[in-house]
Amino acid sequence: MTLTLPTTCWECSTCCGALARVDEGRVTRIDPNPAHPASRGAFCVKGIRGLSEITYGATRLRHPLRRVGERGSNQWEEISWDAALDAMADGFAAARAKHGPLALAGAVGGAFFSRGPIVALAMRAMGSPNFLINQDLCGGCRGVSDMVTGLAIQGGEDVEHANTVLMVGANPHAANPVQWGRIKAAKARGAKIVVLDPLRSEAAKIADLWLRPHPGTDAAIGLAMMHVLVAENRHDSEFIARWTRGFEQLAERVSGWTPERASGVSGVPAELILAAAQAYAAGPSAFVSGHGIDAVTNGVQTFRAFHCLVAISGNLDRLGGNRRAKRPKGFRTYFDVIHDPAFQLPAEVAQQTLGAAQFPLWAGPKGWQAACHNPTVIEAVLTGKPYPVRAMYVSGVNIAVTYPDSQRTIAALRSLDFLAVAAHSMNPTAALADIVLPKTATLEEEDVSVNAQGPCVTWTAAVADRVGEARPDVEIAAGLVERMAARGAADPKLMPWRTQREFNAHLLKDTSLSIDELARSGFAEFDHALGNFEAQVFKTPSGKVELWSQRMADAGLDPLPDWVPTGASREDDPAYPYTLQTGLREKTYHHSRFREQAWARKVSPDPLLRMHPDTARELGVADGDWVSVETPRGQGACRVKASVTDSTAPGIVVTGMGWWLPEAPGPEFGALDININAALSYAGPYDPASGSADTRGVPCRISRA
Ligand SMILES: Nc1nc2c(c(=O)[nH]1)N[C@H]1C(S)=C(S)[C@@H](COP(=O)(O)OP(=O)(O)OC[C@H]3O[C@@H](n4cnc5c(=O)[nH]c(N)nc54)[C@H](O)[C@@H]3O)O[C@H]1N2
Ligand SMILES: Nc1nc2c(c(=O)[nH]1)N[C@H]1C(S)=C(S)[C@@H](COP(=O)(O)OP(=O)(O)OC[C@H]3O[C@@H](n4cnc5c(=O)[nH]c(N)nc54)[C@H](O)[C@@H]3O)O[C@H]1N2
Ligand code: SF4
Ligand SMILES: [Mo]
Repeated sequence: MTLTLPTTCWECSTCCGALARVDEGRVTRIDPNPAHPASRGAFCVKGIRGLSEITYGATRLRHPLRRVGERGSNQWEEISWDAALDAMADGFAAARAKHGPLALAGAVGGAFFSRGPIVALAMRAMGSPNFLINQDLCGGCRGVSDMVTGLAIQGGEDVEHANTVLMVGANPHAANPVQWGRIKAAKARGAKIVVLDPLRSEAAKIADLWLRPHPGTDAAIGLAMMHVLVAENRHDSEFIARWTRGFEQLAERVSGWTPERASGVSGVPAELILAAAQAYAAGPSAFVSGHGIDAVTNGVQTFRAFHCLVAISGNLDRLGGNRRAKRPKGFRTYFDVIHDPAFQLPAEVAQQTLGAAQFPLWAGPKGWQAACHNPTVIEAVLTGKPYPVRAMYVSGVNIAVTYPDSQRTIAALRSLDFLAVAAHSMNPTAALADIVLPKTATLEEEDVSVNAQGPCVTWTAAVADRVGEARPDVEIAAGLVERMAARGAADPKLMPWRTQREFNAHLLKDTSLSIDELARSGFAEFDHALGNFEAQVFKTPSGKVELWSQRMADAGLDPLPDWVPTGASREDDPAYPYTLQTGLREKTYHHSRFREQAWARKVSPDPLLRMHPDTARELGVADGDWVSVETPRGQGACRVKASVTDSTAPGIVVTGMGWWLPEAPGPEFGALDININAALSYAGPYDPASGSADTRGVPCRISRA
């Protein structure tokens, strides 16, 4: 029987509505769903090709595997799920008995995915508060700023109704086709596009105003834009008086940040900063931000400058501005589950989350996702300090490739007493495991979440029969927790669900939504109000938007936004004369994913390093030459292919991330050769609020490979 089923692509956080054609339990075609309120027919090649190939490709893991021979020798035997889960429980129970529950840790992508709360709660059930997420490398600076100022605007950019779109460090052309479509439509109807980006990105090409700051200097521009708003009396006094705290202190702070001063810091002409401020002031204006100002050591302060700009300009929660997070009454998000008092460890245990002592706004119970500080965990694995971590469960994340200092991550994984990794296909992280668990892919999984772009509730249906013996996270976690409980080493109340359906029903149980109805359309729109500041309260200590942040002050940090130079920019070693930007997204890949897929490799066969013709000349390098990149504190080097282009400025070189090759020799599969994280350090300095290290703006040297 052939069916066409509505679902949501969850290959990236854009969450596009999809229509899956299913023949006898097998997906034979995937199309965009034009009726989906968030994506409205937008889609990308990863959804069309990647999704099916992840599911049905030759490299798909079909059965649990046990390591035979040395760790990393990549020799495996197939075992049953019972044997795999028993081995996992034995490994975890042994580490727990010897070192205590804190010696266990779980790693996931983040609490944006259902596997985030599931793995976090499975760890808590076994007594450990330690779970690692990507966010110090991803949206962590944005998240912490959003939390301490109280905006809650993640994903709520109302580009569609904006007069001005202010884009800071975002590349939606590659990273978010839904947003990119809306930006192009806004441009076509005459909205002004203002772009801050050191690179002449696709967005910069269509911009009315392109500001090209030195990497890591955007906060100065944000402060100067506020300076202009206040000086020209174009701020929203009514909103400020009623709903913000600390405007006077903020006004005093920005009074010193003239466009001329910001120009001195950023290299952007003062007239252009003034013009950007005036375009933004002529709102409604939507602020679109990306990874370009995140995952750096001054990222939280940079985001706070722009978040305060959104607030004082009156663009918060208005048509054409930045909508706050909306949800149907009673809906539980993944974040609610993480922070639900019903699923907490005792406070004295939660406070021991690795990194909470140093980064209380990030790690532990008061943090944004209550996770660990990753480099602190790696350190604990390798040194036993502040306490040992000896057993890990890694699910849906490829940390041997995607954390900086791959050498150290790999050394840490190798040194563990026990490692279990759940994955779709063998990768550099799974190759170091004792037990590899075959995971369900998106087409086999069921999820329900709020898509902020709609806003709407979006439904991911398990449209396909599972390949082989693959299982979703919740079933793996339930199997583990049950076995640990039988060994007296877990409390199943902290991870009470056994199936995805049970978990999703928990998220929906206090709403009027029914899973059957959701499954029929693939989404549900819901009533929501804008500017409902009374009813939808600001979650800050003062109950207002905190331009002056109590939480920052309590953590001993600057309560007002400011520009501070990044840690990396202070390193002044003439042996490293160039500036390295990493992480530029490509349409074909999602970080380390799809590297086994022929279509993707055909479009993008090699890791590139974009360099200006002057830089290439200086180095004696021609387009297409292989070069080697090193940074002052990185342990190794990364091989990349020079791509000579004037889209980047002289001296600034730009690469992507996530490279490894399934056909390269294991267990690293190229992770120490063509992966930029083999050339970066993860040892700090860190953003004092989010714990983020510099993944951009890093000094580097380049030689012929
Ligand atoms: N196809 C695809 N899509 C993806 C992903 C993927 O891997 N592939 N990953 C997803 C994830 S997890 C993320 S986090 C997002 C990332 O989404 P985006 O942030 O939109 O994408 P990036 O390509 O990282 O773009 C960052 C931009 O910031 C610029 N930039 C770098 N440094 C600075 C700076 O100091 N100041 C300013 N103003 N700009 C700077 C870069 O030149 C680049 O244009 O993409 C998501 N979407
Ligand atoms: N130097 C440098 N490093 C970076 C970055 C950078 O810009 N520069 N970017 C950082 C950012 S923003 C991020 S988000 C991280 C990404 O880092 P990762 O999350 O590690 O990257 P991925 O390759 O997307 O995911 C890894 C694994 O997730 C599994 N997986 C994928 N989709 C699904 C799914 O739908 N269900 C399940 N169950 N499993 C799935 C796959 O098995 C895949 O191997 O990397 C970070 N690292
Ligand atoms: S942008 Fe592509 S990969 Fe991301 S959800 Fe949409 S179709 Fe899937
Ligand atoms: Mo990310």
